[in-house]
Amino acid sequence: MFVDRVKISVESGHGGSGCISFRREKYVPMGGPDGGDGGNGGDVILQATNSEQSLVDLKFQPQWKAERGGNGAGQKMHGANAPHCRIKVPIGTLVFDAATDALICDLKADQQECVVAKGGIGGKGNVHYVSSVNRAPRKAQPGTEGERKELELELKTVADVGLVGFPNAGKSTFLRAVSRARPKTAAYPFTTLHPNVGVIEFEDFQRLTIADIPGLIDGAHLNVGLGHAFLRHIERCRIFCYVLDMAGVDGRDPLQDFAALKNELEHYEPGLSTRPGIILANKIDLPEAAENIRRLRESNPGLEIFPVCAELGEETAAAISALRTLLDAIPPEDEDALLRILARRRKYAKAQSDQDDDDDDYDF
Ligand SMILES: Nc1nc2c(ncn2[C@@H]2O[C@H](COP(=O)(O)OP(=O)(O)OP(=O)(O)O)[C@@H](O)[C@H]2O)c(=O)[nH]1
Ligand SMILES: [Mg+2]
Repeated sequence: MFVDRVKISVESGHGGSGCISFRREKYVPMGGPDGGDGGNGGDVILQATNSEQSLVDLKFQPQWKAERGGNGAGQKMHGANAPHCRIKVPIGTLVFDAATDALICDLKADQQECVVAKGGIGGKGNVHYVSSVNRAPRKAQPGTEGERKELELELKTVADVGLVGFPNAGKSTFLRAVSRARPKTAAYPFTTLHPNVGVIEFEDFQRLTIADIPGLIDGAHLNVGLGHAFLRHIERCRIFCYVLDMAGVDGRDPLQDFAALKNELEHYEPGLSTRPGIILANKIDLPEAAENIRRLRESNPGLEIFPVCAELGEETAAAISALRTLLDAIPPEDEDALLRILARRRKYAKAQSDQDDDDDDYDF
C-alpha cells in the first residue's frame, strides 16, 4: 500500500510541576525550601529517513503523543526530562499545519529533523521563590503545557530525473536495467501503481536518482487512468526523461504519445513541459521502431533522442551519460519549486472549498 498524503495529530508532553518541599534533617532546624524543578516535556520530532518509502504507517497510527516531564521532588531533585517522540517519514515529506495551512518544514535530506510540537517547560520548585521577606515560600510553578497540532503530511518524492511515459512504454524496465531498483514490469498497462526511485552510482561516486511513476494517459489531468496525482512525485525532478514505445505495441503512435505527455504535464503545471529533458526511444529491437524513430527525429530536430532497448539493457549508457551532463549543467536546486507547490496547494484547497459550498446548496 502506498500513501502519499496523510493527516496526523501530535501532542508534545507537558512540563513537570515544580515541588514545594522543606528540608527536614536531624540537627538542621528550619532547613529552608528544597523543592526541585519539574522536567521538560518531550518534543514531537519528524525525522526524514531513507528507510521509509511511504506514509502508510502514519495512516494506521495517526495519533502521536510525547510523554510529560517528571515532577520535581524534595532535596532539590529535578524531575526527569521526558524523551522526545520521533516520527520517521520518507525523504521528500512536506509538513503543513492543518489549521493554518502554513508550511512547517520540507524534509528533503536523510536524517533531517524538525520539531513540530515543542514540549512544555518544567515548573520551578519553591527553592526559586526564596527572598529576604519570604524565606519559606509555599509556592511552586506548574509546568507549561505542551502543544497540540493537526498536521498534514504530503510526500513528494525527491529525485533528479523523472521518467514520464504512457503505460507499457517500458519505464520500469528501463529503471531495472540501469539501477538496482526492482519495480514490477509486465505486458499490461498500469503495472506500476506507486512511485519507485532507483539510484545510479558513477565511478566518481556521484549519484543520480531516477523516479518511475505510474503511466499517464490522455486526460490524466481530468483524473482519467490513475490521474495525475502521481505527477506530484516528479514535479521536483530537475529533468525529465520521456519514455516512448517506438514500436507502438499497444497500437499507439509514439509521436502522438510525446505530444500528449507534454500536454498532460502542461495541464498539471504550466511550464512543466518545458523543463529540460531527453527522449528515450524504447523497444528498438522491434521492427516498427526504425521508421518511427526517423519520424520522431524529423519532427523534433532540436531534441536529444536516445534509441534504447530497455528489455535487454542495450544502448542505455549513452542516455545515462546524457542525463548526467544535463544535470551537471543546471543549478542543483530549483528554488521556486516549493513556491509553486504551495501555490498549487492553495489553489486546490480553494477549489475544494468552492466545491463544498456548491454541495451545501443541494443539502436539504
Ligand atoms: N520488445 C521490447 N519490449 C520491452 C522493452 N522494454 C520493455 N518492454 C516490455 O514492455 C512491457 C511493459 O514494460 P514496463 O516496464 O512494465 O512498462 P511501464 O512503462 O513501467 O508500464 P506501467 O508501469 O504500466 O506504466 C513489458 O512486457 C516489457 O517486457 C524493449 O526494449 N523491447
Ligand atoms: Mg511501470
